[in-house]
Amino acid sequence: MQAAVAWQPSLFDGGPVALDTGYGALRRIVLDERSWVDYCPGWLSGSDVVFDDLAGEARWQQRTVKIYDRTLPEPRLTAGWATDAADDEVPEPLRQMAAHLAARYAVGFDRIWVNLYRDGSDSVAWHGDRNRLVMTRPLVATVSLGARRRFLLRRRGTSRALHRLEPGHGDLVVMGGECQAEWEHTVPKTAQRVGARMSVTIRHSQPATGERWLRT
Ligand SMILES: O=C(O)CCC(=O)C(=O)O
Repeated sequence: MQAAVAWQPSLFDGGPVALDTGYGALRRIVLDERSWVDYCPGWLSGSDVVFDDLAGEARWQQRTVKIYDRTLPEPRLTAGWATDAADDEVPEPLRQMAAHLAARYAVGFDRIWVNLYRDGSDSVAWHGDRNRLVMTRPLVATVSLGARRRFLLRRRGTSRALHRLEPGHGDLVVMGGECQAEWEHTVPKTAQRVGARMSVTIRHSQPATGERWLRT
């Protein structure tokens, strides 16, 4: 599917594609004694170029989501790759991002999903990622491309957002500890006129040690 997006390149991020491998701007947000979020603004430079390439080349799909007994189209488009797919299949910037993050956080990432929020009516509801069901303390890294959107966090079982980020244009967000099990996150809809945003989410389903068990 060719993605139809109103894409306004930013004035600042059309340069060469590069990663801040020194993580100079990174700050850790401690959610509580078990969970944290690392936020590194501008981790990816040249993010407009990556956005453009993905918008044109990725195989976008509209997945479905089950809400009670109804199956509805997800309000965003998604494309996915396995990190060990053939060299020419995974776009090079995504492969590099996954490799650097795997080295820094000592996990073996195995899956990359890219989500495309075409405008303010695209969103993802409050949730914790499902890899929490097959392993403890899964790490989820997200690199945002394009327009900034609100990214909120709340404790599971509560309704008030306690943390708010606005990632876009190459910012990195890494959720760790018990964040997927004990916290939830969302990118809510907005009535404001916003450009398109992508989130490159890099996930693993096994820790580097190979330790793996089912959460009860
Ligand atoms: O777009 C984002 O920043 C979050 C994506 C997300 O939470 C998900 O795909 O599970």
